[in-house]
Amino acid sequence: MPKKYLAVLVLINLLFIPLPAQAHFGMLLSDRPVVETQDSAAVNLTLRFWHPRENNGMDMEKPAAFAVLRGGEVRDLLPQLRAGKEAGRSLWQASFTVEEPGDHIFYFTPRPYWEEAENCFIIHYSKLIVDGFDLQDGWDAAVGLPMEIIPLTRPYGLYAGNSFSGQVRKEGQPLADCEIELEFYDPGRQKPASRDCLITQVIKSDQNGYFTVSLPWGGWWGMAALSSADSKITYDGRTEEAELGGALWVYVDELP
Ligand SMILES: [Cu+2]
Repeated sequence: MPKKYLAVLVLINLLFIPLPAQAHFGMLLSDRPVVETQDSAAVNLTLRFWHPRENNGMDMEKPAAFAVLRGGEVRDLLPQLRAGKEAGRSLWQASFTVEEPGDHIFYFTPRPYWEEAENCFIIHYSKLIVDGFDLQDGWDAAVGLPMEIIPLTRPYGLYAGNSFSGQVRKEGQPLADCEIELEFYDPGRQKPASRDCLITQVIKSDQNGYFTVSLPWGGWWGMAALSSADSKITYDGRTEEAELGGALWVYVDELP
């Protein structure tokens, strides 16, 4: 076969090889996984819309909501958000000083993100639970997000190798047969995946929305329960389907 036809065939092949779909994650991380003392009670929170394992991401618009739930009370943190950049991408940051004991459930509702490649919007509600002064109370409270993972395992004080269980709820109801993606946040690209299928692990919830994952090594791990919006949404002049995600981030400590 003439070389130029071969080249064309190779090119056509390349065009049709499906690229592995990168998993999108709403990310909500703190520079302190728990607050233990008054002198170290300031936490710096970063909100991203990202591909955590590969450490690259999307531009994130200012979220529609950002708040903290503690002891049944919600505090609006939207006014505290500052725009930031990382690797040329927009993200959001806030500082918060923990003054009261108990679990602080930080969460955000992003604006719909238009994903051209999937021809749909993506909305990943994201959650992080930071304990204050070792009271360890309130981590299992539901925020009431449209998609949410309720922890069954305390979401901090975890060792590498621990299992973690949760329940997926959609509009407050347990969601059966729901796909949950699990991914490690690897900002230094210290743990490259040797196969594409190792970048994101996939678990399904049972009939009552329960699932269990293992957290094999230390660092930040995110899990995101995925579903689709029951009807199309309209945003920025477009009316399309939307993927809904409920993300939860946990910090895992290395074995002693
Ligand atoms: Cu993306």
